[in-house]
Amino acid sequence: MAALGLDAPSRVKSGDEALPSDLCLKIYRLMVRVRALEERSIKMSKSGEGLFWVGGPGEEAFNVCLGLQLMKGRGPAFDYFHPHYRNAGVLVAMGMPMLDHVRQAAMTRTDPHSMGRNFVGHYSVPEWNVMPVTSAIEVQYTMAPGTALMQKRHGGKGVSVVIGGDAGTAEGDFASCMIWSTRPGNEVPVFIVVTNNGWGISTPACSQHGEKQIADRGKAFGIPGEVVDGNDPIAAWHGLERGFAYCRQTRKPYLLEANVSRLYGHSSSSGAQRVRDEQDCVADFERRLLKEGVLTTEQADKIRRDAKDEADVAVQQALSEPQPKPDDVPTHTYAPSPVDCIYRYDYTGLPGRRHDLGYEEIGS
Ligand SMILES: Cc1ncc(C[n+]2csc(CCOP(=O)(O)OP(=O)(O)O)c2C)c(N)n1
Ligand SMILES: [Mg+2]
Repeated sequence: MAALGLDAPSRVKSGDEALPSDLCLKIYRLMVRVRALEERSIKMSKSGEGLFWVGGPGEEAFNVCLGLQLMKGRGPAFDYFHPHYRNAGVLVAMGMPMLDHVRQAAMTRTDPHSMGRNFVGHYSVPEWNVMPVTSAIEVQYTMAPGTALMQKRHGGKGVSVVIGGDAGTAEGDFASCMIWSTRPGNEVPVFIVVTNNGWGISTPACSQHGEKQIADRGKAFGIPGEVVDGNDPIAAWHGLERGFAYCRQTRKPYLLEANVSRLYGHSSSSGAQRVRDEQDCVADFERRLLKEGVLTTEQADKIRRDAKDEADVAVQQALSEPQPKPDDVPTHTYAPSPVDCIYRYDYTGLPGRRHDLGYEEIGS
């Protein structure tokens, strides 16, 4: 890990806000690792090493800061995270090894998120309260008030963070989230985040949104919020810190909108070509840290090289691992319950499949 030079300033400023230089270096290194992971994953989708790519190049600054501030753990005392499909930066900052991301991209049976049966970036980590990503957009917004209600009843400081894109906020689920989070007397600690990249696949936001800021929609529900520059990790860090503090203390919702870039288009299905006319948070932050004397060119080169090597090694490892078998298709797709009278001994719910899968029987 790059160390701070003796002459380096102790803080890096952005407008009226600042962060300690060692934290900036930590954020920068994570951002570089996430970018390398995403770019290698795009290459996987183009070379046949993977099936598909969707992810968050252009969101590293915001997502890394979010991942570092989540209270990580299992159960209601910790934060719940209801992710979008562009959150590699959050998971890498939480400590997910690159290997677990590329296992999903390579669809291996060893993929801990989905056993190789879901798209890349569709994480699920029960030990960290990371809820499964669903490709149907916005459904996470109706789930978050549920975990938040449980957290409010449990007591403590845990909150439910939900994140999604700008176009998705047109879905009723977004309104449901605001309604369910603000029932008088039953408000719940949902940290509602929207990453606004100005696009919904190929539809520009300017052709869809009459309102000036998505965060303003919270006003009708009494939900405070703000818009931050998601390309600036210092601004993002402080916006996130204010949102977390509000939800943890008041046990009520907060709405944070982050303006971000989309540097490789929507997904591999739209070609995943690099766009040149959008701000690049990794390059910008690197320039700023070099200018401030927090980082040297040699250090930056090494951080970038190491990140690429790490991604390459992870891909080589994943490609040597087995793929799921046909019998794996229904595994863990149905949660057993003692009150379930329909599929009592058959957790898959599929005709002709009984105890032969080796599941534990219930209530017998
Ligand atoms: C319910 C539903 N409707 C439509 C789609 C198709 N779809 C996938 S991504 C997407 C655009 C989402 O845009 P946004 O919410 O801004 O997120 P972004 O991809 O820009 O991060 C759409 C319409 C879907 N997956 N789910
Ligand atoms: Mg969008």
